[in-house]
Amino acid sequence: MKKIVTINRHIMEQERTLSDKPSGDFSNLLTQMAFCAKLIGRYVNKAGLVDLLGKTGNVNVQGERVMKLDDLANQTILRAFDHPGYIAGMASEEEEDVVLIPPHRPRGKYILFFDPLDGSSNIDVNVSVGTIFSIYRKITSGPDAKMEDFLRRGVEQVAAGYVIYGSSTMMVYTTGAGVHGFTLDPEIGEFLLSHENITIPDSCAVLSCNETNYSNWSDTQRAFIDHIKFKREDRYAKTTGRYIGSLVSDFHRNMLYGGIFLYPEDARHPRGKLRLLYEANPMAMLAEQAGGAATDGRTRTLELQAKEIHQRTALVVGNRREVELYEKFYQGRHLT
Ligand code: AHM
Ligand code: MG
Repeated sequence: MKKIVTINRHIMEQERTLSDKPSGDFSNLLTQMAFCAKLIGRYVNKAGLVDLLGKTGNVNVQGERVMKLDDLANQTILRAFDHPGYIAGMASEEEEDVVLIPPHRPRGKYILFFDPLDGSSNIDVNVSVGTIFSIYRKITSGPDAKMEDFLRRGVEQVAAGYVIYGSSTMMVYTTGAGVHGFTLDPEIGEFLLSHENITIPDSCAVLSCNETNYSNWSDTQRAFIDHIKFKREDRYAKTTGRYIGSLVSDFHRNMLYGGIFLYPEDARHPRGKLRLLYEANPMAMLAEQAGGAATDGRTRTLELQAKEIHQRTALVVGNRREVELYEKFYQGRHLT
């Protein structure tokens, strides 16, 4: 019989491989994220109903104010982490400034970044969305988190992952020892190990990008896309185009099938669209842990030094061969 592994057990076993004397905080932090995933997943599943009930003056039948789903997801994570003492501070896509744990609350040795509901423009049409998270160890001394604790390079991440609210809810995470996926069994309310040691097939089965940006790309970016579509050497290998417009869903599919996701800089997004600290870095860590790669065209994503918490970056992520090929095109090396 196949062994059943809950996410809590898996997280604890992973922490034991990282440290001889684990404090439990790291495990608790990830377990708390899995708990948030269940709560947010419940709201996402009811999204249409909440909207319906909230139409008159944004008050539902219980007299509660109806929040936008991304605010609700944001509040869920903020509230889940502001008191248990695992972190010293957090930064969210929905918060302009960093959120520090105040001195009257217990403070821990980790820093949490998250995008509470990525791709939320897809919510109204019932398309999959996700939560992305990234964890760093605090590096400054004393209990207060300082800006230096937030402005980091992705190589310093100690864990990263995402939750996808799709036909089922899945949480996928890495602590630097492979990438593991868990599917929520709604009947028992537990995430169970369903995808152990995910590796990205090193072939470009899927090309994912918003091709309406084609005219805004540079010649070299266009040349790369044309190459994938029309001029591949292994022209009998089948590449198909798929783009949801929800990073978590696009990344998840490409990680399982093999392929490349691109949101490079363009005339409208001169620095790229996606955010380095809570979108690109976690995906880059997952991609590398699964045997893939991530770049902005010049630099490995995980080497980029953050200078502000909402910094944007170009992101090209997926199977290693095509990411490296993109770098060659971008740097004008593909002809040499
Ligand atoms: P969001 O954080 O405001 O939801 O925006 C990020 C999303 C990503 O999920 C997705 O990859 C990208 O924006 C899609 O952008 P576009 O609509 O320009 O193709
Ligand atoms: Mg986002």
